[in-house]
Amino acid sequence: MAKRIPEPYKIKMVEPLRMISKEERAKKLEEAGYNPFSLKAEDVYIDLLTDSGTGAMSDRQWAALMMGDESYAGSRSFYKLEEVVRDITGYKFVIPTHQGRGAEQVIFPNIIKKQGDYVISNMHFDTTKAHVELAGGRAINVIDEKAFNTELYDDFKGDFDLVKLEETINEVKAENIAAIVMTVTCNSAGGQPVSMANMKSVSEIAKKYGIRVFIDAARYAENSYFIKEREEGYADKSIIEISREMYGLADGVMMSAKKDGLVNMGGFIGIKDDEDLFQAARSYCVAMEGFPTYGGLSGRDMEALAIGLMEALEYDYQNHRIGQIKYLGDRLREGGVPIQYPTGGHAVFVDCKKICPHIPFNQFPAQAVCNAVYLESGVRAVEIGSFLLGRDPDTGEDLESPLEFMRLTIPRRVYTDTHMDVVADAVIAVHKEASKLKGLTFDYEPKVLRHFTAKLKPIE
Ligand code: P61
Repeated sequence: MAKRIPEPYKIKMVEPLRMISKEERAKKLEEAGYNPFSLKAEDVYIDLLTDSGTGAMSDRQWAALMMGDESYAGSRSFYKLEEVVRDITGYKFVIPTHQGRGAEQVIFPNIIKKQGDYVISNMHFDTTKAHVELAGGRAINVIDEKAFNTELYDDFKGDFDLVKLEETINEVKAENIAAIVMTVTCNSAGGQPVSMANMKSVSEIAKKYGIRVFIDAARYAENSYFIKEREEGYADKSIIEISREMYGLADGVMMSAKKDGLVNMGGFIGIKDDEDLFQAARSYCVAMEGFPTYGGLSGRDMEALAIGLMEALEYDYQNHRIGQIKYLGDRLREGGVPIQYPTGGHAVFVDCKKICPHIPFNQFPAQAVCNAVYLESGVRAVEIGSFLLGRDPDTGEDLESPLEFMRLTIPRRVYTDTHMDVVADAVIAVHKEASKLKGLTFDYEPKVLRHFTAKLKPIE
């Protein structure tokens, strides 16, 4: 039976939700071109589009906003943030950025030295891949195949395939590799964690070949919680101790603080000890993000982030957070809905290839399920599949994603387990009628990042 974990907080402020009628939802969805990204948020009842920047801050974070030092240079709030990031990572150099892709747009052009250099990851997130390519590089994923078998239980489905990693290094040659990026948790594979043992091996391989390692740390605290719960030898370590060990394996970090920083906007770069890279990134930051002691953030943002980073490392917080995702996943499994199993750290990923075998990949089965769930309940989910993946830039052909997911992404400290029940009931109802769902075709298709603004229509 799905189990509820009590919230380790009480509620001090509320934001009313609005539920429009089913007829209105049908009209809004049609107007949005059957693309939930184009819905107005006020027409959504429970918004599970993303966990990015959608969390609730604590009373301590709100209070800290009043302490922001808005000095252009040398802000006191920066030094507070720097101290916290140094404490968690052990890294010497810290640069704030406006969000995760801000860190990416500063780092990649400074480590990709020549056109066509490679970046290898377990699985690049889409903005990370975009910034690798914008800097002239090429992104390769070497995730372990176990990630693609959604029914198979494995503690660490985000792991690198170490054999494939070393084979790839030998094939493309170490001197043509700008970095290895460890994405924790692995968002695109279902918020699946990477084990410490796997990261240690990646780090050793990287050292052997003289390749730099970066951590894409958007959900690192969730990853560390999984290590504590599942990996031998870590049960008695705190989440921060595990995180420190992980950061010790890498040379730097790019962080979207909109996730495990528990803020609505923010990010940072951390560099262990490479002073040349730090100086280069700092100069670049001035042009792209802002002066290096604010990097696109207000002083008050940095105050709230310094506190949020520490709150995300609290055991009770993570135990409830991951427990809530598991609760939703277990309710869906009990209702017969196929999901990426076990559930990951920030979302439940519903396997829509299994739900809609009658809809081919280029008619976007997971998008059809997302639309049906919105119609049924006002819940907004997001497609992570072939619609998001787009076309091959060389041939113009639709690329086929190995997985067609509907992601039910859970904002931090925002929704209750009763909301999870509403979501589960809606998805179970849609699943029962899924054979009637229709595929989608384009009315309008933008050339890049099509999933944000495309207009679709059901194929009759
Ligand atoms: C998300 F529809 N993720 O999962 P930024 N690394 C990783 C991420 O998950 C990530 C970033 C870097 C989002 C937001 C999002 O097409 C989309 O702070 C592992 O968002 O710049 C972001 O961090 C980038 C949703 C991003 C999208 C792009 O929902």
